[in-house]
Amino acid sequence: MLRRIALVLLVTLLATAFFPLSAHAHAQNVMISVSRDGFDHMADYTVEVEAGHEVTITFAYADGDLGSDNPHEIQIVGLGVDLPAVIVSRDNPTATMTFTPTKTGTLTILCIIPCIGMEKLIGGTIKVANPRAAGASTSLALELTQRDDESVLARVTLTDAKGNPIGAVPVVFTMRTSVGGELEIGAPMTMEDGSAALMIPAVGGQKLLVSAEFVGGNGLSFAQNSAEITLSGIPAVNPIGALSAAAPPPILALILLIVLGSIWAVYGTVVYQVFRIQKG
Ligand SMILES: [Cu+2]
Repeated sequence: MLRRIALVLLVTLLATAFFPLSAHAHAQNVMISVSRDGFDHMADYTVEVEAGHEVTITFAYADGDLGSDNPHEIQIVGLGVDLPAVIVSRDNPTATMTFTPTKTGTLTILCIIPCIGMEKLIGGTIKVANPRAAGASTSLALELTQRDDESVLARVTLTDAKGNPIGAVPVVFTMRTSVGGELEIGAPMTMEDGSAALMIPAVGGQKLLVSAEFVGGNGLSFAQNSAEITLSGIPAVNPIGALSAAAPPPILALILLIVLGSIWAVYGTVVYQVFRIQKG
């Protein structure tokens, strides 16, 4: 019994160690565990594949620890892909799907039968991207620096294998937003020194995740990099007026004194005149 528990623990440990990698790695052979916790134990599982290349997905039943069987019937929909659904269960722990996506875009992986955890098995995503250019290796360095004026400067340098700059090619910048989507924020061309830069508006305390991508081509390979920055500082507050500042400038204090003084002088004169008229 103890040995069995140890084995289950070991498998779980290995699974959590390797599955997140497969979720982000760029592979056409994809292994996805299916359980009441979602695909690879995630409600928002995502994997990227290349269009025009065969993709093999192996689904593995991962609800074996449940007291009863929890079968899942998995289907992949979108982009005109028409594949029969596959079933994974206690008796059929793995199932495979092989297809070649022809269009770029998004495919959805979902379980189409009622099951425990079905709400976490409807949002799996396969991103089908354009094939990445192969060629002479390139490297893209990305640096994020905070500016005084509540913005971040994203700067890349694109170089070849020898470290020579690659100029006059576009670099696409994307930003991961707080709602989870990716937003393209610009595609400046590299300068002669291989650099390209972009200003990103931001506010104090905000966390930015920025990615830069060179698609490759003309004998050069694809290159990509990402970086994260958390802006220091607190959100801006209204500037405090000069007079309410801790030490008001003497000239302002003097003006205030003259204005208040003349009001009191006028008031005093009026009171004096009223008394004089009453006496008279
Ligand atoms: Cu299911």
